[in-house]
Amino acid sequence: MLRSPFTTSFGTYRQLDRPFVIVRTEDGLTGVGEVPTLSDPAYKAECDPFSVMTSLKTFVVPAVFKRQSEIGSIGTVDDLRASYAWIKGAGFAKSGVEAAFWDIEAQQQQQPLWQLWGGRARQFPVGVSIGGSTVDDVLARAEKAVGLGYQRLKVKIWPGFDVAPATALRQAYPEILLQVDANSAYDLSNWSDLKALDDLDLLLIEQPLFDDDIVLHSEIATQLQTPICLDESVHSLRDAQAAMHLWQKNGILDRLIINIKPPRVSGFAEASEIAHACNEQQVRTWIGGMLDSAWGKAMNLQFNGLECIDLPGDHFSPGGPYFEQDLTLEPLSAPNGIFTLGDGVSTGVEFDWAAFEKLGTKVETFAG
Ligand code: OSB
Ligand code: MG
Repeated sequence: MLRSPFTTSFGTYRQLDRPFVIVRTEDGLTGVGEVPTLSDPAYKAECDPFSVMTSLKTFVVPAVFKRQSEIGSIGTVDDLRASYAWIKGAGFAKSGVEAAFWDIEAQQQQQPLWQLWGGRARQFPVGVSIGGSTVDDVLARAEKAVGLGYQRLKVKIWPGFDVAPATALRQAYPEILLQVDANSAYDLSNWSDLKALDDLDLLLIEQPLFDDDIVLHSEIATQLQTPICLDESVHSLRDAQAAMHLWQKNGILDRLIINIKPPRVSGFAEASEIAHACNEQQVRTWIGGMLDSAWGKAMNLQFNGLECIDLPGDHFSPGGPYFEQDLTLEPLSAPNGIFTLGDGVSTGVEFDWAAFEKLGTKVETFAG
């Protein structure tokens, strides 16, 4: 159950049921990977629990076991990814397995994930995402977030609810890092409404057009001063490279930003490749959330330790964790909107097995 409803251009979420991948090794280690599904495929194809479970059961897990029997054991994340590389799509499903493997790898190395991933940034600002349904609702959520010290706000917009919430926020917080997210709600007939946002000194406008489009985004980007940020339409390093190519061709590479969501790009390994490739071309990136539990957020925060990630990521809801019952024993606080990575192994926090078992049921067990 969410602590407060979250509204985007495609609907309002109140409760989320989602799969967790639990991997056990022969030497007794357990890794946990959250698959941060939403209730339906309104954000993206295959981001719902039904398709994720089907992909996991029918293709992804059997592919991993097949590879394991062929090569003896899956020793590295590269082996793991190779086992299911032939499967098209299923990014969310793959990401859950990969996350559980990273958790195990970190325990084996006795390292925090940030270190395993080559991170060095131990302290960075984080922000919140505001999914409100009226301007007053948005302002109330923003007030909570700013009261907690957050210095970066992202607000959900859609046709007819764009200039008003963004202007209200800018007037209330003239200095704050402010960005908007349309979740593909505009089309070629109405995207030009967004030109009015150019006066509000926004950091970025996220995914105004279709969830599978890069080309048209690159075209409208030439007519907006505010940088366009791609979320939904980047599934892989190749997609990120395609976007950089097109923005470069239009001479506006400095107006491209990429929201890297590890589950949307099939996991942290691909996410890392994207972060590095973007950084090489000075394209800014940040780590987006999916209303994750504290376990998923903890992994994303570890990933934020990569120095090549430039902008503040999504921490929690404006008022704290998203869920009434969360899944880590320690809270993930960010005093004054600044998160600090510790030296604890893997995520640095303990998975709350008791809470997890109370919330859900074991759906399927595989042995291989
Ligand atoms: O586009 O970032 C998005 C939540 C559901 C679907 C899409 C998005 C979001 C968020 C969540 O903005 C932000 C967070 O997890 O903190
Ligand atoms: Mg988004």
